[in-house]
Amino acid sequence: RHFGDARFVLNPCSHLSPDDIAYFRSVLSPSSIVQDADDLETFNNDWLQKHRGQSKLVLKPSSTEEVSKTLKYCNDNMLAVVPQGGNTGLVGGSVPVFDEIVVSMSNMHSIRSFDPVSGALVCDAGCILEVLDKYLEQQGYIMPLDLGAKGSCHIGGNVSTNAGGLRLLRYGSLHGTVLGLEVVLPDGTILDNLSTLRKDNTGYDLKQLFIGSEGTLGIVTGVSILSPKRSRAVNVALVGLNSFDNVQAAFKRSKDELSEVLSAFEFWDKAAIQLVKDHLLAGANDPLESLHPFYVLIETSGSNKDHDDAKLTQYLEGLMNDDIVQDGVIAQDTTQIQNLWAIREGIPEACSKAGAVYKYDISMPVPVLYQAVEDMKNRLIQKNAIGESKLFTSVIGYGHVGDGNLHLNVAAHEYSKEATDLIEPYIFEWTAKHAGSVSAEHGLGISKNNHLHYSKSPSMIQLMKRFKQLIDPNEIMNPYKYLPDQ
Ligand code: FAD
Ligand code: 2HG
Ligand code: ZN
Repeated sequence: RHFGDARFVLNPCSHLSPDDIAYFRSVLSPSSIVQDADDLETFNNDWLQKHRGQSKLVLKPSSTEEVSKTLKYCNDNMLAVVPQGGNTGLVGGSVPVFDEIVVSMSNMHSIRSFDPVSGALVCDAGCILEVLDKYLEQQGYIMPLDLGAKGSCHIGGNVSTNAGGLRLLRYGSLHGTVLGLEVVLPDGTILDNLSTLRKDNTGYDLKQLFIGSEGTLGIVTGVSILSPKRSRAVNVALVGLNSFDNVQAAFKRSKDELSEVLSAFEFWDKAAIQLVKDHLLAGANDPLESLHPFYVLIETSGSNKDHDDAKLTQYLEGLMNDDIVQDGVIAQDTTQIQNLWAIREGIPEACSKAGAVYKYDISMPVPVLYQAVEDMKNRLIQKNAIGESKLFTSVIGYGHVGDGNLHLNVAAHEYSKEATDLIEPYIFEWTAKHAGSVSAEHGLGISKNNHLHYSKSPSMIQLMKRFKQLIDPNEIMNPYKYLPDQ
């Protein structure tokens, strides 16, 4: 149950009966049916340990046909279903609200085909992102997306949340890189659109509807995705800066001076590095000599190391000479590259170790990006709510500068209504006032569904509801989430 929220009406769907279990036993192998209370725990709790369901049944189909039979039965018998990938989602979308059946995709993890000429990879939805990336590395290719949760998240979960991540700046969103999908609709229909074509203007592009639909329209069982060639030369630099104005100046220059080799531009603030140092880096050497108000990780990827080295060195020297950055390091080998990335990728985990963390994943024009953090901090200071023995312990800002995407994390001792009311709806109103989106890349789930109106007009929400009604008329797919309650 989502913390402190009494708004849910009783589940209109049915509850499990022995006949239901008997049916699932007839279509799935015994090891694909989880009913043991201890084993159910991980499927009922989300990554943040904030949302907790009470599912009594997890099904792990091994093929598209098994998914189809499972969904058709659930639809015919009004049994609610929560599709689950790696359960790393950050908006409570991947766990049940009540006792919905969890359909875990973890048994569908085969690579179906790879075309070394085009780079088109076709695989099961349950493949782990990092496993796919490792496979492609052998072929000289790379997954077009990367995120800190790569070791657990599934490509089907990535597609269903339209995950952005650390490489979006270079390779664009999944709306562009996904070539086709295989989806099972709630009535069991298998929608076979596993195209590997780059161009196909025949009719409505139905796959787009499922990218980012968070399991509310069906279950993605197969993904066809275009992988780019892996760059032969990769450089990573970390710099310390005094102000967010300087972060912007460095970003602007990186587009001019690093241009085609720029592949990532990530920033974080002092509060973020402090948490990483406290919780993850204890005892390890700091890459920079002293603490700075801001940090930027810059990655270049290209085909000619000498050329990229020269460009990056010249760019960094320019930033130092013009006092835009105060300190910096360039990784000298693959291990150092990984260590610098580990700092950035470790921030979500470090934040969650700080206690209860309220997450706001907002996009807006870059010039106002950090103002959201400052305004939130000032608000909590004014309300006398931050500091030792107060409700909140810190306000942290980091994210994908190149995508205009801020991760505002507000750490508290514990989740409480009092704490929530101090930051919401304030942060959503702030975002709407600055023409931003209340969910840049994490989706809506159960955390943001009722805040959709800050970013979408009534007519758009109405049309979304009509799609939902058309495809899932019995509302069995991931109920209570994504669309507003009313
Ligand atoms: P889950 O968490 O299992 O599910 C997420 C949603 O998708 C749920 O609504 C679920 O019902 C649905 N779903 C899952 N699989 C399917 C399927 N096969 N068919 C239909 N619906 C399905 N996100 C970013 O965008 N960028 C980041 O940089 C980023 N970094 C992260 C770092 C960390 C440490 C963590 C914990 C999360 C991060 N995320 C990031 C959040 C992101 O949404 C997820 O990590 C990832 O995309 C979800 O994949 P998953 O397989 O874990 O899906
Ligand atoms: C990231 O960019 C993820 O690291 C997670 O999107 C952000 O936890 C967060 O707030
Ligand atoms: Zn992110």
